[in-house]
Amino acid sequence: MRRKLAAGNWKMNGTKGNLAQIEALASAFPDPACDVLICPPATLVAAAAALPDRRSVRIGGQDCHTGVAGAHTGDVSAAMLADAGATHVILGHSERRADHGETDALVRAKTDAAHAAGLIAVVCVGETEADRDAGRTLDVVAVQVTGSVPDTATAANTVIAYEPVWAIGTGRTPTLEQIAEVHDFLRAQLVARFDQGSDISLLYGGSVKPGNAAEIFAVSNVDGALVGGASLKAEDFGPIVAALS
Ligand code: G2H
Repeated sequence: MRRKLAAGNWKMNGTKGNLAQIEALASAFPDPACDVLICPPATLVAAAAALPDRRSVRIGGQDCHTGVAGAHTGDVSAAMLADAGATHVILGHSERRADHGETDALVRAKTDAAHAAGLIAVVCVGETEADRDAGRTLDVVAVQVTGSVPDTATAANTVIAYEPVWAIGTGRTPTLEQIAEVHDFLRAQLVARFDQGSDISLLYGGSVKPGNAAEIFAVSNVDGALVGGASLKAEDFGPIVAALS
């Protein structure tokens, strides 16, 4: 049985005042029928995890280093995120692949580090608009999953998020048929490679909103969402959690 996950990615947004949104979300869903995760910026992970009324809302990081500790100015390790109370970490988001030149091999090493620290890795893949226009979508995501996800991935330590780059923060989304095509393809890839491939959760990400969440969640092999802009406020993220529950 695959776990359903509503994951919020706050990206580089939020200061202490925004933590009240997590408690508002928690009080709106005291017993959610899906896993609920908020990934605030690294500066807020410890405070978010320590919120007195966080209830079942899980807290995650947005990136980690491949190492445990050392001379890596500005970086945060998976072990540090776990120590701060995180249970998950987003890895290989297209913004990190674009802004920081992250390769599949680096994402794979970070995923190994996350697993070693006991974190669930939310590994992101997705094609650019040029890739889609050229008919390369399935080839691109296959290469990314093969390269970014280690052989040791299980349903307990890994979630895959399909995020078409051209749908991120743009208000544009693929058609439901396009989402189904990629998710069905990714499911087949996971089943072929991993013992638990049928149980690894597959999220869709890219301009998920309260108004489109339910129809996206009804697509085959969509087990939840990785949500950016609409995760910042409980009034927006709440209906998305409700649509998955
Ligand atoms: C895709 C998504 C969150 P948004 O990056 O991972 O962001 O929902 O704002 O498109």
